[in-house]
Amino acid sequence: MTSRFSFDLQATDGKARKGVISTPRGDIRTPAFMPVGTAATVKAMMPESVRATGADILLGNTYHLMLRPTAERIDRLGGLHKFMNWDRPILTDSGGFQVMSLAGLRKLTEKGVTFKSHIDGSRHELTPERSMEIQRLLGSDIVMCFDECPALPATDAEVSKSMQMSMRWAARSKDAFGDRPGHALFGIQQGGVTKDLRAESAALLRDIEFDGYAVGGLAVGEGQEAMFGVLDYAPDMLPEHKPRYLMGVGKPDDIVGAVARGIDMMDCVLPSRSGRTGQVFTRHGVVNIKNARHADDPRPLDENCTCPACSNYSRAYLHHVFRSNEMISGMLLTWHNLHYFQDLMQGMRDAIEIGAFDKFVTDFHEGRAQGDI
Ligand code: PRF
Ligand code: ZN
Repeated sequence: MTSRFSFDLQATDGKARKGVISTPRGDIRTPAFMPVGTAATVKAMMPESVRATGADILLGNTYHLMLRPTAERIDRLGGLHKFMNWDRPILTDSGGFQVMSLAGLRKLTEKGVTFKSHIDGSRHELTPERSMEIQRLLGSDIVMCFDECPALPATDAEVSKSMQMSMRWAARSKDAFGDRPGHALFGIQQGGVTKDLRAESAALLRDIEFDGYAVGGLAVGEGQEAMFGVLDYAPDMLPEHKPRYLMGVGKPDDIVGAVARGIDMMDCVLPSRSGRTGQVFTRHGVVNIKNARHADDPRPLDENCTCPACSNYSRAYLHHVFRSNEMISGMLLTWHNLHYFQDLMQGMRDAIEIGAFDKFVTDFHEGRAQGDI
């Protein structure tokens, strides 16, 4: 029997790659941007609207869902896809990263991590085995290994120690995941901004063998230049014919730079979170809708955008509903931002296909330099 999970690399242009990940729940066109649906919802969006922006896959979070409403409850209710009314692929993060950034009072050992819930202070434990169990109960299509992402800056010795443990956890994750046709398990490379550690991590993960490989431990405060420095070599250390996922990235120019360096998948809260704080992404750069200069502006946010916010509403209206704290503000701006991110991905896929990725990157940076938006 075939695994029903596969990656077809269709075209390359320099290091940029275009492909398709096939899963029983549908295809994922790469380079792919995954909107974040942390708590079984992409905030302010109906699932059919998320789909209408062009998303093929969502990201969900082990950490949040294990605390509320719990993985066992979601399982009893038929799994995460049914629960949230999204029948396409879902990738779930494994929890460790969120424990470190959100939970209170954490204790890290070889076995795993114990922590206090940020919701009610209750005590919980996550281990590679429990993370695999939770992601199975959720019905996740792409399961992430349980790892630790060290905060940067850290010494090489600290990053190495943490990476070694993450690699032992990766082996335990693979054992606990078992054989689940149609479901994929991705390893997560760590190693900070140190090339030798990245190479060691990649070699250990390749030995274990995963369905895809993530580059973890970046976008944690090191800055774009240092991140691109790592991305200049890290993707090349991973198998060519498996998807490569850069976790938690990023801004539009981070995304374009990551694809240029061989990344196939990304996720970030930026388009959805910014939609709720009035930050709007356009081909000419960022617009802040709360700015008073929009109050009388009859023009759309972006005259070239086909999303509902741009097709049917003026900047003046979007400014008004934002200032008035109306719920439609978050809905329309999130829709626009997600549409913009998916448009960006489609533009890159098209450009890679015809060997025009360099021109795409040049045009992208020129568009953003135009000012007066
Ligand atoms: N590991 C996991 N999730 C993550 C990260 C990581 O390193 C990052 C780093 N940017 C974001 N999300 N499991
Ligand atoms: Zn729009």
